[in-house]
Amino acid sequence: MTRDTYFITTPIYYVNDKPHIGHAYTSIAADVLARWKRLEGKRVFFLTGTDEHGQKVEKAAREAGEAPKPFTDRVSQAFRELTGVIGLSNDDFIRTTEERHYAACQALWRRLVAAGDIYLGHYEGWYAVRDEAFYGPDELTEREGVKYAPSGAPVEWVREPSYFFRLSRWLPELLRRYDLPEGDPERISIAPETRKNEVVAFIRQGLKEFGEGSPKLDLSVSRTSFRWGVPVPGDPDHVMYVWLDALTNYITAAGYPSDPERFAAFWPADLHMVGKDILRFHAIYWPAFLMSAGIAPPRRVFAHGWWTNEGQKISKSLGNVIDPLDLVQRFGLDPVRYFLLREVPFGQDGDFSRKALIARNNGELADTLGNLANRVLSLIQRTCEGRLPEGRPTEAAAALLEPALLAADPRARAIGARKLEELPAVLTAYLDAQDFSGALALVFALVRGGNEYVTQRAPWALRRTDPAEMAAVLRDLHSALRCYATVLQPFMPGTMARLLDQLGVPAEARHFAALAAPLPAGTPLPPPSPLFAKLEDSA
Ligand code: ME8
Repeated sequence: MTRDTYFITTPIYYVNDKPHIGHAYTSIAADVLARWKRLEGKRVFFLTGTDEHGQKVEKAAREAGEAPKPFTDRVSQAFRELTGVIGLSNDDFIRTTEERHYAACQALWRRLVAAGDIYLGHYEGWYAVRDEAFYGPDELTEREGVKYAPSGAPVEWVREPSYFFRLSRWLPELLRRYDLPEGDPERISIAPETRKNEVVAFIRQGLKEFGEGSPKLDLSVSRTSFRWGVPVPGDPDHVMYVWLDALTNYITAAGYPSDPERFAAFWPADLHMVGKDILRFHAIYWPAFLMSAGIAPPRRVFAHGWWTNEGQKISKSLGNVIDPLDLVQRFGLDPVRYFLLREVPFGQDGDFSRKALIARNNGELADTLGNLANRVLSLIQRTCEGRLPEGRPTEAAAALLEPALLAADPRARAIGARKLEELPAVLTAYLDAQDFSGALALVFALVRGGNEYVTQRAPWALRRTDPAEMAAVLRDLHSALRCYATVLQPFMPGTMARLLDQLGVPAEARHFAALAAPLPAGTPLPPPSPLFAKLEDSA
């Protein structure tokens, strides 16, 4: 069953500090998918925002000498501005300190109570404020008298009254849903496979250690030792555990509980895009809360990897945090967006290196795509009086596509794609698997094919011997470029808009279905100008 809506989310970011490359990475990946689905013709809801409660944020406010509310207003604004800097097309920006979100959290809490899944007890154990997470004693290591969580965050001993959520009750059901076949409406799909295996192993280990239904597997979901959170309905001594509050943002923004019609159209979310460090919250706790409340769990959660900086772990103490604003100012937005999604297979860890970014920009964007566009468009300017030449039936466009696609590409073979116009369908298969680098590798293989085709057919030479053939060759190359530009829009929206302008493609003909309708011969094309600048390493 396919819906005409598509709901995609980024994590909501902690406002304890300013935005860094990790935030930009998750958000750009989600943005590419949101833009892709819009070009497919879906009604998209793309959500991002900020996570503003909890001890970690309260502590950051205290250290800044501010009250939590003005502090979060200020830092949240920096994340809102980041959306502009990195070109996000988000439809909403949620803050967990908003009224609508309190209403959703409290409504959800009441449903958990009604389901019999909330009980009052005492929490005693280890808590890492930095991760806002509880840890078992076996997970910790000790150095110089301080205990640390596997994430490297120090933990502290906490003992306080707490409400618990009967997570234990939902674990077998989670395992069942992860394993349902693709296409089953109840399936919760977790990717990549290796991450899914970790989640499954974690649940199985818990079940083995404590036994099915053991309260040891339940989750503490309220705190009394600080106030910066959503009050628990009926017991204002407690505020909700920040992860219960934070995860709820996804349904708040979809219209829960105030707009049931909208909620029915967009929920369950098609994809929660997250980093590998927060998969457990999204793949275990969140679907369990939802199932307990009688709400469908998300369809899919994808956990991406982490970036290092020139080979080093990124950390504040090493002073090597990468500021996305700096990157964009130095290299330009589209080269940065392209690099982040091209360099590393999505899901794996990767190393950010200036040299690698410059090599991708110069070798692929400027010398391959920019060069093809410039060669073809300049020839059309010079030899066809700046007007789109008449096409005639040649096999040229197919020849541009077929060798790379059909011979080498498994996803193209799987759907039997043969023509250039089918490229969006092939790439949709990549993007539905969140394989951004695979999609880009395929497009750039084709662009290289386009350059080879120009060299082989030498249209400048045909001008004298066979002008009609020259026109047909240029027309085919124009169609190929239009197709490449169309599918690259989600990755590099600004530059591809310029290329489509230069190709004479009107704004309303830039979605995928429009590729089936060729532009009329004689369409005037503006004089071309270079799309990408070559970058130099000026350290
Ligand atoms: O986790 N490389 O917020 P956050 C790649 N508020 N990604 C990185 C990274 C790196 N070096 N460092 C961090 C939270 N990230 C919660 C989410 S959702 C209901 C609540 C990613 O501000 C990290 O994996 O710590 C995560 O996806 C996001 O940036 C960090 O978000």
